[in-house]
Amino acid sequence: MLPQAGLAGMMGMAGSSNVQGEDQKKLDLVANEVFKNSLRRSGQCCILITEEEEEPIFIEEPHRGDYVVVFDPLDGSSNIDCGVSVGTIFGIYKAKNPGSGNYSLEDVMRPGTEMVAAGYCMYGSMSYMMITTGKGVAGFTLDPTLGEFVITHPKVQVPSRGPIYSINEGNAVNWDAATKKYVEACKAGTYNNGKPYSLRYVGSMVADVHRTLLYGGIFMYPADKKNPKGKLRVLYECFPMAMLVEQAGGKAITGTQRSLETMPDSIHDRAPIYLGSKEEVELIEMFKREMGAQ
Ligand code: P6P
Repeated sequence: MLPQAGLAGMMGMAGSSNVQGEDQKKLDLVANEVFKNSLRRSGQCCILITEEEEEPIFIEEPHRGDYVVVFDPLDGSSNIDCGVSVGTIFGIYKAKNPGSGNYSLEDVMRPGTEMVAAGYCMYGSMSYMMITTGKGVAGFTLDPTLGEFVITHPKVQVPSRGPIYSINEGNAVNWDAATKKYVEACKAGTYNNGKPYSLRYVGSMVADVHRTLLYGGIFMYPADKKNPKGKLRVLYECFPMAMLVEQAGGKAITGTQRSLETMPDSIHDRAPIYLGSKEEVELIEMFKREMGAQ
C-alpha cells in the first residue's frame, strides 16, 4: 500500500480530521479500513479501538471472537508526504468473559499489564515488525521477494544504557524541572564520562521507539504546560510500546508510575511517557523524586 502511494495519488490530506482533531491523510483512512476489515474477517475480535474513530467498534456474529484490539493504523502520518518512516501500533486484550458473547467497554478500560500481546510494524527503508506475547520480543523483516516477514531479531534486548535522547526540543520551554535537568545532563554528558549524548527525534513514535529498542537510549513525550497529560494515547501508543520495551529488558514510566499500570479514563486518553534503557529511565525517576514529579 505504502510504496506506491506517491504514484497512486494517495498522498496528501483527506480533507477530514480525526477524533484527536488531527488532519487525516488519505492513507490514514485507507489503513484504518484495511485493518478494520482484516480484523473483522479474522473472526477473533469482539471490540476494536482505533485512533481514527471516536467510538469503539463492536463486532457482531458470525465474525465475533474473544479479543479486543486497540490500534493506531498509521502512526506518524504527518510524515507520510516527506517519506519519513511511519507505522502501525497495536495492543491486544483477551475479553474478561471469553465465549460469553457478553462484551463491553469493561473489556477495554484496563491497565496495560492485562494486555496479552503488543507490537508494531514500521514502514520505512525496510518494513519491520516487532511483537511480544509476554515472553520476550521478536523482530521480523519483510522480504519483498517472498512477500513474507522473516525473523531477523529473535530476542530483542534494549541496551541497559545508551547515549541517545529523543524528545521534541521545541517544547523545552514547557517542560517540568526534572525533564529539563535530565536533558541538560544528556547535553553535558554528566553520566557519560563528560561525552554529550546525541539527540535523535524523528517525530514518528514507531521510528523513535524502534531505534531505542535496538540502539538503547530514551524516548520521551512528557506532560507539559501545553499538554498536561502528554500527547501520546494510552491504549494504542503508550501501552503497546511500554509492553515491548519492558519485555526487551527496558523500562517505561509516565513520570509518576509504571506506564503499564496506568488506568485509562477514556478510550482516547493520553499519558506522558519516558521509555527505553533501564538506566536512562532510572535517571529520570531520580530527578522526578528530587524535583517533584509531574
Ligand atoms: P510532536 C505522531 O503524530 C505522534 O502521534 C507520534 O508518532 C510522535 O511521537 C508524536 O506524535 C510527535 O509529536 O508534537 O513532537 O510532533
